[in-house]
Amino acid sequence: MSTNRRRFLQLTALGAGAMALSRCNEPSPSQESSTFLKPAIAEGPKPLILSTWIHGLDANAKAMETLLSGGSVIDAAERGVMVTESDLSNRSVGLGGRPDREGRVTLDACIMDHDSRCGAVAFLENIDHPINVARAIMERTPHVMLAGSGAYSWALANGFRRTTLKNPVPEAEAEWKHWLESSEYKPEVNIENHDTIGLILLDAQGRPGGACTTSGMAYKINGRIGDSPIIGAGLFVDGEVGAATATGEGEAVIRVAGSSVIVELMRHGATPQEACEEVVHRILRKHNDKEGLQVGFIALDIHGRYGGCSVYNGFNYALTTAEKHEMIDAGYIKKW
Ligand code: SD4
Repeated sequence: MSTNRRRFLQLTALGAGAMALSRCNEPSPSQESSTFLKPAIAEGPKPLILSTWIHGLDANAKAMETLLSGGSVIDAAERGVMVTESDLSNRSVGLGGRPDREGRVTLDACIMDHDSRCGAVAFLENIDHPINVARAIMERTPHVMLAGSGAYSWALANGFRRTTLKNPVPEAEAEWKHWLESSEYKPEVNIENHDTIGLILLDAQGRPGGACTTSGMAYKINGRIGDSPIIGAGLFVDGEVGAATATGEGEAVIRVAGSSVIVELMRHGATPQEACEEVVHRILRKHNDKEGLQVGFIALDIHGRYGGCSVYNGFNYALTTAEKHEMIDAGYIKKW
């Protein structure tokens, strides 16, 4: 057992003890959460922006620019991932993404802030920026998530325009046709092609937020929705703790409520790195067939600590602070 993992298990054991004690004393909810957060943790950099994959560098740069010009964490998260959604050479995000097996590009996105305000859209077609729709749902409806034709109609009725872009884009359409000839109708996760963007951040005051957007698994069954628009699976933020986001096989992430569990583990004392590793271990324990199962997480806490982990090597994430703008190789549990 690694030192990290041993230390983490000790921490969670302590956390469980603390929980039992505080229940006996019947504290208020705010006392309860402050009991779990460890005091005197060295503060890391703020603002701090992390996002999945190399395309995250450009998204982070936009998010940082937005924060520095006075934008909120929601403004920064939204504008950051819009950069990736606009990149039509990206085959896993936005309308440049690969279609489902019927040849339709369907988009999933969500956004969340430190006050637990959140919005999500799933199975959305023909809209350039699904993250804008997710935010609009958060701000202009009493709901968290809209999906499919209902989401599309709501978007049109609320100022969004149908895209002028033919989708799938020609290259993605050609690949799909080739796949139709040669495939066994298995969907593809595209982990090797720099997929889904999940962006999480802390502003200068230590307030977390995040956004996640994707065209999902290539050649999925029409109607399939992945983890990325699901609050608690593809993204989770808690203003008392931090934020986490996921990339990879969404079904595996949903089964363990991946991002919310990472945030909860951090609440109980795990570092972001330890929490990501624990959830990857948990996913592995629940999958007998690990062949081709790739999932990666990144996380940060309100102290400015961060980390990431994936099932297999090859997952990296973009880190941006006032001093750094670079890629980090995430830890992994297994080797290809
Ligand atoms: C999904 N996690 O839809 C997302 C997307 C992904 O390659 O990672 N696709 O499962």
